Amino acid sequence: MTRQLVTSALPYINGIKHLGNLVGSMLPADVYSRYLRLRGEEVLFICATDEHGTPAELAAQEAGLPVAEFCAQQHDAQKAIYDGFGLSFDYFGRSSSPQNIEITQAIARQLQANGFIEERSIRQVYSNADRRFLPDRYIVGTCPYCGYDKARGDQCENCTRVLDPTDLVGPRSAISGSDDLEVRETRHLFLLQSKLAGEVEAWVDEHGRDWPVLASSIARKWLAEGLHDRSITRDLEWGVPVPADVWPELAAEGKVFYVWFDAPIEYIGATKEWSDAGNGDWKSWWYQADDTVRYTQFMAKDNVPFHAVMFPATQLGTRDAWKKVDYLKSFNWLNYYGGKFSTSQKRGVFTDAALGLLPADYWRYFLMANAPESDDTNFTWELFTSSVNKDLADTLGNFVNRVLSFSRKRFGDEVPAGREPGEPEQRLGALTAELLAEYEGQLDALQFRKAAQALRALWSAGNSYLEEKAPWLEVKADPEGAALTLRTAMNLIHLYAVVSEPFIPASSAAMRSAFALESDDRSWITADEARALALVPAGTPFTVPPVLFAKITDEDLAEYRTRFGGEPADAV
Ligand code: B3M
Ligand code: ZN
Repeated sequence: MTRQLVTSALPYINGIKHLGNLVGSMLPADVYSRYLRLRGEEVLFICATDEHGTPAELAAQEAGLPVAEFCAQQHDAQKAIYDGFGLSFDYFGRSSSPQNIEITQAIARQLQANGFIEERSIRQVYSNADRRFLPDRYIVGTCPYCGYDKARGDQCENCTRVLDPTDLVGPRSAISGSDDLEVRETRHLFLLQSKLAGEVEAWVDEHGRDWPVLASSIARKWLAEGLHDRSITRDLEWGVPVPADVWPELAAEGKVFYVWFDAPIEYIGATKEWSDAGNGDWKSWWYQADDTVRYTQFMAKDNVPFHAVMFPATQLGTRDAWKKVDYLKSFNWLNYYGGKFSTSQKRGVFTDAALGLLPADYWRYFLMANAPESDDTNFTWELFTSSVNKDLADTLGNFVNRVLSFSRKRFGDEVPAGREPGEPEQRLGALTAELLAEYEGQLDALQFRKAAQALRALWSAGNSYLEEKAPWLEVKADPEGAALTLRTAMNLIHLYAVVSEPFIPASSAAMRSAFALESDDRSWITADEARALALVPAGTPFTVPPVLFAKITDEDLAEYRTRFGGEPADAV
């Protein structure tokens, strides 16, 4: 049996995430983890908040809180939201945990011992007013090429030219606006990625072969541009301290590791947090893990270089048996009315607001059915409304409600027996098996949109069967036939409850609990299982659950548009 390690890119701590963040990493990772669990696999699903770095320090400063306190609060706030979305992490850790500090430092020591770290002096801009070194993007000024006066030290957003902070005319701090800047000499640790380039390339050749094109092409492009040595420390207050036993002087100067050095290591760190909380053995998943562990990562495309190239380089450089990613699933962008979701401009729908509006399953289903897999996709309130109303309310919810209420009205509170299945039931069984096989295949291939299509087709098959048999007419002339139809339809509801669970877990639980089944077996119903439509026997007591999905009305739609600003991007 395979043991499945699943990680989602770690949401950054500086604020509540939007729906685009959710669909690009945590949500598909959850759908996949839930699917694997239903298939009976041993799954470890890990995530955490990514807490270090300049943006965290600045967000804390803005909130008027010490950074440790700010991060603790934000961690809890994000965690509560992910619970609300039904994200079934086995552990949701923090990159500032003692475990991550310990493992990050240990990995740095190994890299040093193997000759892959070097100390170098660099010249960096220091802001006297802010009393800190400024990362390139926190220095602004006038672009020497196009004259744009808000160019950043790393790039001009207007003419897209890549800049060096010293290129800027009239440079000033983006934090305080002060122009009291000076260039200071400061020492940093560099990871000698150039020495590892050949190995990383060979590793990507071998392992990246099966990744989706999006991920493997980004990895190759990055490698083709050359793997350069990279500074892995920063002059910040908040971060994983450089260990004093190896670098006493840098430690005394208060250097910490760069956030992108310790963030991926937190996948391991969070597993140890899970372990230390009294769960399984973290090492069996990460360290000298045997061939039975399959490791799948989920992330948006901008994170691919760090996961496909840089983190493997770090792992390879330790010359130690760290588990490396087997399959890297990456996503394009979800746009909001054709433009970007933007945290800084508060454009789009944020996860806290979404949950305040409608139940998690509505979002989960819409987002996964429109996941930006092969291309960017678009969120609009119109699309969302029609998807919820048609697929969830009309196709699934209405089927469930109609079948159960009609059966109760005509045959009482137990699943009726009726006669033996006939030709329509055989046809339904064959179609169901076909669609289930399709659904399984797409989930195995991590093709979420296609999986959602197959799921929707399964729901539709029930509606077609019901229309064909029309039990509300059948019941008059042939009650036994109507009872068979309803029993079959109720078995479909049970099947839907099981197989829809990865996408809409709360609604699945509601469907499932309609039946008082003797066994609580929640295992997956496979396509080749002839019993798929016979798991709910005649005589099973049932109840009619409250309406599963309420329709979004025209008034709701208008209100959402006004409240969230549903305007094409270029009109904003
Ligand atoms: N925190 C994603 C981001 O903020 C970043 C992912 C880290 S995964 C190790 O864009
Ligand atoms: Zn410019």
